[in-house]
Amino acid sequence: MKKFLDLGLHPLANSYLTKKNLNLKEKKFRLEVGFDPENYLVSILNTVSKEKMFNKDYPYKSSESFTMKNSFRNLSKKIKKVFKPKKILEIGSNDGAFIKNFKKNHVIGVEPCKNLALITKKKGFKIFSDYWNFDLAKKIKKRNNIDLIYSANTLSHIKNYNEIFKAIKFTLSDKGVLILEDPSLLECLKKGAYDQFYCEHIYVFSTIAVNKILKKFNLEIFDIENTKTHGGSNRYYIKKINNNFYQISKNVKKNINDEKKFGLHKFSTYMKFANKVKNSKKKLNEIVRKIKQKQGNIIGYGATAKSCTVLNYCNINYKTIDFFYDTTSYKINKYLPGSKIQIRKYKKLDFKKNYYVFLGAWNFKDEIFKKERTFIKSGGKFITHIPHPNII
Ligand code: JHZ
Repeated sequence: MKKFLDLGLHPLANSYLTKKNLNLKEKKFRLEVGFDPENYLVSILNTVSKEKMFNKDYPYKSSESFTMKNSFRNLSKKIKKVFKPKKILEIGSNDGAFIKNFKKNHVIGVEPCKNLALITKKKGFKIFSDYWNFDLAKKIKKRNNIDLIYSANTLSHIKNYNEIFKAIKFTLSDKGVLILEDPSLLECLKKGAYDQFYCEHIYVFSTIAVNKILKKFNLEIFDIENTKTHGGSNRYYIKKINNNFYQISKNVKKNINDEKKFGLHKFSTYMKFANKVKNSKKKLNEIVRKIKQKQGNIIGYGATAKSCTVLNYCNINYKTIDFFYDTTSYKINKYLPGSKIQIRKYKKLDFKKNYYVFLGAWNFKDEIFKKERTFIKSGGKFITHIPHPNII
């Protein structure tokens, strides 16, 4: 791994603070990002144990946004129509935003965060509240013939991808389909979205990197969809190499070509990105400083894991941002890690003079701007750092 980016010391992105532990010293790790020129993999260099990140207190729920619910609903319709699977396995089923679109006896979930697993278990779904690994795969395969595996925003969170794919290959039927969905490295670099890097995002995948991993397991991509979710993601449709039922779509070559054209296979591209990130920090600080000089107020919108990276890297904290609005009940009245900015229960934005809103959940800009159209029409202003720091 060749290091190209050092974002400094960071707390765990989803470890929101309570009022009681606000003044305790937070555990921090160095957030550095590297590129492996042989496998084209981009990953963070210092990882945190999965038990520290994904446990019974995990706050993130996929169902908090219409965008994600719609995305899962539309994909489910496609899966039923095109692949007609008899049994689906979802790795990282979170609060059930995807599996709830299927009949209970057609789907199995794997979700290590017990609080989230409980939500779907209570609704009658079959959920294994464990980390995905080969032992679990054996247990599941014993009783089920899995002909479709889906995993969104999960595999990028698991360090040992060899074990993951070994377990996936073992579990999936020979004619089965694997659908993986994760943020796209190409979009991350194009948008200057350095906040895709935090403790949980061990990898940000590209097609060329996924291809290399899959080859080792006799798996191959037969189609790719570029989706808008989470700031631009790739949805990979994967099969076993011997399965000739699906033809390889032209999209696969197109994605590889686009990535190579951008230079995702070259270290120099990442050095350029690192420079862009440094400039982004400078520019965001300038914007914020100017607002503060004019006695302006800034609040945040969407206390995301990504915000943790931006705020800590740019040294922006509770002295600059009054509070964040968020819809997630678990986060309310807690404080963002590191920056110690309070999170309040979401209220529709009211226009006030000299009042700015930092868009933490920039990946839901369309959904949020629709919701806040009255605020925007009245002249309300958002601050964003994507694709470069500016006021909109
Ligand atoms: P959102 C998490 O990252 C963590 P985060 C994880 N590691 C990952 O990969 C992605 O999700 C998938 C709130 N919100 O989705 C809800 C509003 O308040 O960008 C959420 O707290 N109002 C698993 O945290 C946050 O914003 C709204 O209108 O970076 C969005 O978090 C909307 C739409 C959202 O993921």
